[in-house]
Amino acid sequence: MNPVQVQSTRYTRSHQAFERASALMPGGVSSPVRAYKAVGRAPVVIRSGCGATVTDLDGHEYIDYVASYGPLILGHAPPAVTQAVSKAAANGVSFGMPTEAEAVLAQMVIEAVPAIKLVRFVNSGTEATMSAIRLARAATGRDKIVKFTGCYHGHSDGLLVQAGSGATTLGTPSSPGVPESVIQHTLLAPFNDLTQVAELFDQHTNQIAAIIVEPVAGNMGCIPPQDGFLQGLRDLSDRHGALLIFDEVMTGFRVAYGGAQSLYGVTPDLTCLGKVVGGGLPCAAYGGREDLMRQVAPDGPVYQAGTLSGNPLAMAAGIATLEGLRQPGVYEKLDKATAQLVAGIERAADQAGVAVQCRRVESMACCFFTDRPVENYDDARACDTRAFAGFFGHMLDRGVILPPSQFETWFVGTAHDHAAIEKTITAAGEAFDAVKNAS
Ligand code: KE4
Repeated sequence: MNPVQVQSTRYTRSHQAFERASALMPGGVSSPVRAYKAVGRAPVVIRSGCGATVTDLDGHEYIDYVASYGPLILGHAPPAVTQAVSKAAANGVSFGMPTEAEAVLAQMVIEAVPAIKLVRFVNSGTEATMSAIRLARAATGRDKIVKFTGCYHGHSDGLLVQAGSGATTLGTPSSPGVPESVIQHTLLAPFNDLTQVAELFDQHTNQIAAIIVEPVAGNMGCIPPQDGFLQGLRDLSDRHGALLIFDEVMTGFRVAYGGAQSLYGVTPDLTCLGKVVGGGLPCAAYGGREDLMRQVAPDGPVYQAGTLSGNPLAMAAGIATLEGLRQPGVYEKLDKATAQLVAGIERAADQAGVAVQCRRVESMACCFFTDRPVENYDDARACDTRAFAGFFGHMLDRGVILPPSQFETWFVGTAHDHAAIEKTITAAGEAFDAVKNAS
């Protein structure tokens, strides 16, 4: 059969399932990036995951670097996590009343993350960042916030301004439906640009409640902070009476057990967590200085609530996941595997004559299709997204599944063994050749 026929019959069950879903849900998905709009093909529909791989409805197995966009640092269905969740479920899935598991996970978080002295669990990263900003505004009596173009902090109104991730992927970094009265309080600066942040403080004296930043940008591809950038934000916040919020939804427990704040040695006032802290179940959190967190209801007047917050199944998954990450040598193993992957990808691209810039922080990485440095959102958006889309499709057809956008990060987990990494590198060599031949 010709390649097109092979292409169409290879994914028959996935395409049938996606067609049905598209008649029932916007884009056929529960989150936009999953619809594969940026890579010009219908998505595969997943039946199961195990370790480093997922399997689609047509029975094709893929080495997975999506990892649910970060949570699955221990791979798919790790026994310790699935057993903990099953055991918790047998005792009831939700109570709307306190359980001991919340305090157990809270203590683990507080012991792990330097800046967190008190923590509140919520159900998503969006809730965590939205709540942290509300608290910062209440604590400072100021309305404006500074965010960075291309950083993504979830879909609350004030943060859907020049947002990365799926918002950029779909060409709507600033969403319709957000009133100008909200947008006016969101000030923007390029990631890694302290001068612009300083200018915003000078222009908006005593009006800025907080800076919110992904300490490692993971939603415009993976872009590390330049030396001194995070400390510079700390210094500017202190000088101008603003709070510093680290959105560690992606980096928390990912780049280090203590998150990016422990890796870079910069202490924020508030920290947002998500993804890994829930082990793949709906769980996120915000926390920080006790004088701030004691202002959150019911201790204080800043209201935030959630029916399923602290859900026992999510707590069980989070506890089991952090217990797995506390084992000696885990982060060294993740770092070594990711370094091996990135070095192999760079070699393969070079041999094929395809210009790429690979960026990585520990087990977060990505491959920018450009021959120029990538330090911020403008650099990322200048990349060859068509070449990325081609590379993505050729990798998928060779059994490697990546996040379907140039503006996402790849995640390596403890289940990615040497064989999986080497298979990925081999597939990349063939995919780069195909991209080069198509150019
Ligand atoms: P959620 O509301 O999706 O749980 O978290 C929002 C969020 C907040 N902060 C950071 C740094 C994040 O990366 C995210 C969510 N990340 C995207 C992936 N780039 C989620 C994937 C999706 O939107 O489907």
